[in-house]
Amino acid sequence: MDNVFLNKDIFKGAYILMLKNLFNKKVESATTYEKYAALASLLNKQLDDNYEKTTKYVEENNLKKTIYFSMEFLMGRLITSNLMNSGYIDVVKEAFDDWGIDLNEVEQAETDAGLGNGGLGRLAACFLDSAASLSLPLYGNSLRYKKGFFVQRFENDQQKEYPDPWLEKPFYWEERKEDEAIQIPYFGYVKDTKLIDPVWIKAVPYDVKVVGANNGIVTTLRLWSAEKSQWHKYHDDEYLKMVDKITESLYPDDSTEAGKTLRLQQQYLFSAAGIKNVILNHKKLGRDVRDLPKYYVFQVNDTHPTLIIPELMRILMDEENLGYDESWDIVTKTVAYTNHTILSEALEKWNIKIFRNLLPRTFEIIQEMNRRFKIVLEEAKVPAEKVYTMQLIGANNVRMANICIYGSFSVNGVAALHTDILKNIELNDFYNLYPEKFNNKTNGITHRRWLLHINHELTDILNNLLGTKWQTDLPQIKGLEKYKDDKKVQNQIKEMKLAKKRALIKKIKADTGVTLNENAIFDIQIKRLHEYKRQLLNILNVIHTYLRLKSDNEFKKNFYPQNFIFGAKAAPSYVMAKGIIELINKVSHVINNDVETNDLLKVVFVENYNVTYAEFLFPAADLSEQISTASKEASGTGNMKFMLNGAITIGTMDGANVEIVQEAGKENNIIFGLSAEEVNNIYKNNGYVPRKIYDQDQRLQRVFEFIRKLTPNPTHFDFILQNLLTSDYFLVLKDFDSYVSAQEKANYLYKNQDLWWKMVIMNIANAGFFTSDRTISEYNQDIWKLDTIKI
Ligand code: 26V
Repeated sequence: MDNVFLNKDIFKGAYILMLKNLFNKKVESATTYEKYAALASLLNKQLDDNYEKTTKYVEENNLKKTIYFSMEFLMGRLITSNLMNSGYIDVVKEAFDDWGIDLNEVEQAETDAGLGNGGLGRLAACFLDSAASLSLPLYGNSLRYKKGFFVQRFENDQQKEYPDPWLEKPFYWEERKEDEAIQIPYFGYVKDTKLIDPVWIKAVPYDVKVVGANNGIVTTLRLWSAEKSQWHKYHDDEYLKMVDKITESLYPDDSTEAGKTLRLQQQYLFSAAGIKNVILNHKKLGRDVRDLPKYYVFQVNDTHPTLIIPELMRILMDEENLGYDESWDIVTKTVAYTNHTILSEALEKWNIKIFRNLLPRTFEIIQEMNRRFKIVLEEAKVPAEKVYTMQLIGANNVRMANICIYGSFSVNGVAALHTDILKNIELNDFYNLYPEKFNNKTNGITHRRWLLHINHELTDILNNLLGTKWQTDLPQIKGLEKYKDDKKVQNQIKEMKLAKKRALIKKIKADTGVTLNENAIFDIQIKRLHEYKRQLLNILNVIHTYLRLKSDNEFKKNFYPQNFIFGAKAAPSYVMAKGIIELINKVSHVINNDVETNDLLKVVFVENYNVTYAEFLFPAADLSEQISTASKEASGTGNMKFMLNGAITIGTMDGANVEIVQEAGKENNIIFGLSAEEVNNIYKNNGYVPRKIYDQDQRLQRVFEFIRKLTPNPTHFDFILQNLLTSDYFLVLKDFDSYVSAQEKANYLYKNQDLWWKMVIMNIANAGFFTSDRTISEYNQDIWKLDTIKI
């Protein structure tokens, strides 16, 4: 196809035609959505050329590929990144300017592809962008959920979940590949390694193009959708319902046995289809299955895709007739595992009854793996009690992380501290057995989306001072550092912030009705709602600050106005997390409506925080809240997005905060609270009595009293308060004093504007390390060893 984005006149012609074909409309009469649809459609078609060229190059040159297996890809909107990375945005802008169309508004018409719930899924999306931009043949593999992660609404201040029907309108970036469908068996029983009478379903791939930045590379994210199979005889209602459910939604409720089976069905679907797809291609190109490790690395993003390990064993043994040892050798040279959390409830285990029932042959293979692993452990003289915790099956469960560690040649954590904790504490027994497998890959973010696309103001400042080379080599923004005391540059950064705050204020006003003061400190905590992330600590300080403003005139006089903004979704069954949302909402009404403090303090909980919302929030922040209980946040990536956009971290020494402080200098961030080591000592010594802290701290007593008065029923939030007093596992009360001091310091520092903007500049200038281009290069050097695509 000729390039219709070559210049604005050719583009205009093609665009007019597309609008006519799709909607029979003219530019003047098309709706914003129709304008968007025509643009997306045209661009997607244009990208076919580069997709074909990329694919051809990879095949003809026998390039090794990484398949990135992930349950989540939190892509957000694709229109902006595809336009910018393809280099066509200027032509489109010129044409739209002529017509008086606001491209920005058109871009907003795309619905987020919200196929993920947090950091792990957004990391996967950043990795796709970086790998393609570095010309590396990396391909995503996941599920095509008909409903994205839920839409959050507040009703009576409580979170309510609504389905996210993101596919109701056409998704212009995907292409169905019917001829590459894979038949997947569930249930049945095993006779001499053969699966008898399974329930067959058909996995159909949809490919979403992934566009590299200015390099002509187009790779794909492959999303598998479950459909009815001709291989299955009876298409009765029960069967059709089951098929429909498999790729209905992300993280269906797994409190029941049926729910657990469904989750496992999902995991098997994208694992087995992904692996089979690879083997078929590999053989079609005339290659020997024994050479698989030469051509592929399978990166397992947390334990959700663990089943690729036994599945690959099954195919090699049952279908390719290789022996166990030979198969195991292939598997353990091909699979690499990334751990994203040390929280025990997130370490996946599957009840063996449920597992065996759904995947009987896979279960047999895991049993055999386990038998052999126990021999390895005995030969290594691992003590019996450790053998028990390390084995692949135990306490009636299949243990996914154990399978991953045993079956991979690489096990990595996602920040330096996290990897140390894995090696020395959480996975220490495995580390002693396989020290060579363990390595660190500190997370990163794609600076194209998280700076170039969302913050043109800052991009322009950097371009003017540094030229444009930093755009392809982010560490070069270090060049900004020499302007740290330059009043003119400080002022430009300040103006940038103000512009971004205004854009956010407008959005928040439209969404919530709350008017925020643009001359206030924007203090933002946006991330999943979880006790370890301690949104609760944040709101306790907000209440304390409010009460102090009401009672302490000296304090009030010196207080610089501050807006506290929250955004977070809570897992639908996570009662405590939902309680915290309700609490923050209730607090916000009291504070926002108090005319005595109104111009000094506001609290907003934005509804339905997602990637698009994030794009407004990160650039508007002055303070980045990263206040997890030390040791619990594996890395965090929001912390990096804030830093790159000129916010200062108020945080604990946890996850990648440690490295942020290392890069930017401790004096340029506000660090408080217990260290990871101190936290672990508290857990070990078992002597923490939160009640004592409460009894000795009048501030906490007043805050609790305030919370009891928020609702007619004073015990409404007791489940939160009692938990703090009697258990406080995440050490909120323990860190309260130190957090309050840190907040006071932040408020005080902001008033010293010369110092503040200098600190901001130091943070931006030293954010170069956190580009996911660096992370991906490290994965490639140490784990994948891919050659680049040269077109
Ligand atoms: C676990 C589960 C368990 C049950 C239901 C749903 C669900 C969904 C996800 C997970 C895994 C959570 C792991 C995770 O998201 N970790 C985050 O990974 C980020 C990227 O590495 C990292 O920055 C965050 O610190 C870490 O919390």
